[in-house]
Amino acid sequence: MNAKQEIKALVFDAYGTLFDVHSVISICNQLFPDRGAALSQAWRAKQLEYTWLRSLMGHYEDFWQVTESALIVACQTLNLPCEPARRAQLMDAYLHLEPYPDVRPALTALADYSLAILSNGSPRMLQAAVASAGLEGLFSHVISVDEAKIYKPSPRVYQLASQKMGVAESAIGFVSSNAWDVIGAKAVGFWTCWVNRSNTKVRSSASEE
Ligand code: LAC
Repeated sequence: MNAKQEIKALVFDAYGTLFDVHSVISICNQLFPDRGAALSQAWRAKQLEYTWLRSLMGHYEDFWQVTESALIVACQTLNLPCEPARRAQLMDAYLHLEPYPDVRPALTALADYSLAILSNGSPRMLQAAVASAGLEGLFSHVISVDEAKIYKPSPRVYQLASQKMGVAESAIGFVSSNAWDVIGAKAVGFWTCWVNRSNTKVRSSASEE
């Protein structure tokens, strides 16, 4: 069977795929002129690093806490003063990330499938982001890793989607812009779709070299 015949549910990653994590650049630039892009990059990189480290160590803290720790360290690294009031403003931006312009049309066109989000985000963060982007009602499930108390790419996270939706791994199509997330989903038997939002150049085979 091919993917079109077999897929019953489509499961989307949130940050970087539906929501643009770098939409925080404008508030970062307001608080730290001309440093917005650098801060956003450093913040996201630390955030992901901390999820992987916490999973390996078996010390889960939710994504809000991880995101705040990452912000503090990113600011320290870049020598940007980030006292609690500024930190609160920056963290608040994470609850109102902009959706990519293709998100609503794509989800609307795919409405015949069961649609879900599977994300590292805490339930509160995901609810806020979905509501702020006006995407409420489009998903049958908004699933947070918080139920598994471990981050992607642990197989337990992807299996959570299959369990919660009552759909076999082999009937789920997983969509993410994060290549490592796609690989994690593939490893449990999902169909996968990588959204190449950063225009990364890829070679399809060694023979092209
Ligand atoms: C998420 C991370 C990978 O939304 O951005 O799960």
